Amino acid sequence: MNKIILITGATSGIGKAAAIKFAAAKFDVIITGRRNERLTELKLQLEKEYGIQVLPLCFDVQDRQAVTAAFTNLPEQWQKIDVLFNNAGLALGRDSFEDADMNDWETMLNSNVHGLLYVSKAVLPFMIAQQKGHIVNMGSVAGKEVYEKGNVYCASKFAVDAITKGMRIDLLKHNIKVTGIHPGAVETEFSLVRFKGQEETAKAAYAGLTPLTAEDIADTVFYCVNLPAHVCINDLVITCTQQAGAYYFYKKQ
Ligand code: NDP
Ligand code: 8X3
Repeated sequence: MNKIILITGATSGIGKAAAIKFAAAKFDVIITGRRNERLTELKLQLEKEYGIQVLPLCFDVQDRQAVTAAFTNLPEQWQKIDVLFNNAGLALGRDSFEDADMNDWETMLNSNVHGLLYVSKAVLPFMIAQQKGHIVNMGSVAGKEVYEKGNVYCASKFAVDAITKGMRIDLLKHNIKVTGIHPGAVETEFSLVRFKGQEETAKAAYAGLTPLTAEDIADTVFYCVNLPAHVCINDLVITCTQQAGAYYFYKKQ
């Protein structure tokens, strides 16, 4: 029986790279996201290339009932989840507080904070039943330092950081590891989503930089997850070499 990892937000970027990385190491993978056709395509690719099993679950993490339903009805052979990678999330807009769109704020908080809570609560009973497991939460450097026009995105990732710390304490008694991963700039669809499809603005975010790749983060998560049973990385901040913290960059002209 292969180990099982559940990855939220596996239709793109870091989540997709993690699905490939873990599938290549013979994990069976539960992949989630809202774009069903991408989930189906990834399932076929992973099963064909790596000979593992893939369960796609299509839901919006903001929808508490949909999340609960997905895990209440989880087939028995998929219930022994070893690793939960709470990765789904997004930024919307980069506006000064007084100009920002309240709908964007709500979507970020509902996805990055509430979504992570809903999925965690739904999956935890499976880990508690086994008295083991590993939860990896996707934070950000934006959850360590607030930057100009980052306001509510930063708040959502500060919340992820606090939730991660709280989970780690409360889940000690169940032998469940909890790790927070906090990347700087990673070139994925993140900026395209943040800037609402404006390709030039999205590309400009990485101009003059060799940013992190989704594969860099997948490798990091893989490292954290494959340490011996008695070792737990609590908190890991990772940036590209041209970035230090949330607001210092050395960009080449
Ligand atoms: P992408 O936009 O490439 O991927 C985001 C993933 O999250 C997609 O698979 C998307 O799936 C999923 N997702 C978003 N909202 C929802 C939702 N409401 N319900 C279900 N799934 C959702 O970005 P990244 O890979 O870069 O982002 C992954 C995580 O990494 C995010 O939490 C982000 O905040 C964090 N991060 C990113 C950094 C970066 O610079 N890229 C740096 C630090 C942290 P779908 O659209 O199909 O639902
Ligand atoms: C994504 C990294 O710096 O755009 O969380 O906030 S940043």
